[in-house]
Amino acid sequence: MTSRRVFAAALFAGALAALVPGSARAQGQLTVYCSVQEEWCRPMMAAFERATGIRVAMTRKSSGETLTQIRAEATNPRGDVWWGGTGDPHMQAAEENLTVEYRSPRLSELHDWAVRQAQQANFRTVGIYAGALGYSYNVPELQRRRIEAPRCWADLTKPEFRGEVQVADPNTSGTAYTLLATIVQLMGEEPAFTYLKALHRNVNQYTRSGAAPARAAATGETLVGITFLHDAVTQKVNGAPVELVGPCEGTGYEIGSMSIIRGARNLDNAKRFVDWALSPEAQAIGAEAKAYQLPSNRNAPIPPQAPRFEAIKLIDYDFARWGSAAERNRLLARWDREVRAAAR
Ligand code: S7P
Repeated sequence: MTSRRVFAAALFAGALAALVPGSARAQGQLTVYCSVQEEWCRPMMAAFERATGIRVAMTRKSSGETLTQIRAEATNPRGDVWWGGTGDPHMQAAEENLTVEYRSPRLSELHDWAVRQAQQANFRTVGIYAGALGYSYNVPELQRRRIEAPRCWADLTKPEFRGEVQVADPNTSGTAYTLLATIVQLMGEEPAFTYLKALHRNVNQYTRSGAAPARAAATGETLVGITFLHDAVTQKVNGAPVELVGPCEGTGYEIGSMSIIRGARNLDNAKRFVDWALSPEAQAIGAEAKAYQLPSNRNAPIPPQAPRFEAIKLIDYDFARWGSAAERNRLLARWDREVRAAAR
């Protein structure tokens, strides 16, 4: 190419770049580990790409699995941001020094519960949504078997629910760990393990993913699925014949969280993602993807379908304690030993 042609080509490229809005130009990349449902992960990443021009590589895994992966990669981190999933493993990641402190300018826009989550982890994580734990049951199947509708945790251990309850494995699933920690806080540890062993007799399958039992209850593959209530709402909105239960004894809840991974290769982009993900616009994407958690930004719209905390009997969940490495590891090991390994 002659120097005049090179100059003309450069001029053309410059003019073209000037026409493309800054946000849409390539601005580097970001690797996100996503722990909500795939249906929400995908539009969220696409919206961030559109807003910033940053290209996102996303992988979806359950909360406990993501913590295990980040720990395994600690000497050679591959991810930049861990977005979504229950708060306890994010708290544990913070304690294990796997994530870094970041104080987003948007912190002042968040509900107290989201900021408290950040404070308790020395700002190595932050709350992005909240949701209560409960269960759903398949109405026609229940009626066909002439079983009385369950209302409490205690009902799920009755003989008529033998082989009819589904819940995830707390080692892989943040949802199922929330159940374990909830029952311990609600009943005290010894009665809680007695309860979990009785429940075990009625469990047909421990799934890897926390939301899977809501899908199984929706199709009638299981009579009852223990999940976050918002995951059961998604099924109901899709037309499934399910009823939701906020158990009569009281129940726990999650503060879904987000953290920047220590050693992130794209740290500036990770911070941009955090700031954007805390905005009302980004948090509105959840409901569009039929994810009905309560958003952490006070100005984000609350989906009308979201189970409201005022209507549910909630325990005062101690996130600092049950998200600590010592308690989480201890409870999981005890569950493996005494519940999972027990005969049915
Ligand atoms: O579906 C959304 C959601 O329930 O999934 C997250 C959950 O931790 C991921 O599933 P696992 O239980 O398999 O870890 C929750 O944070 C979120 O509300």
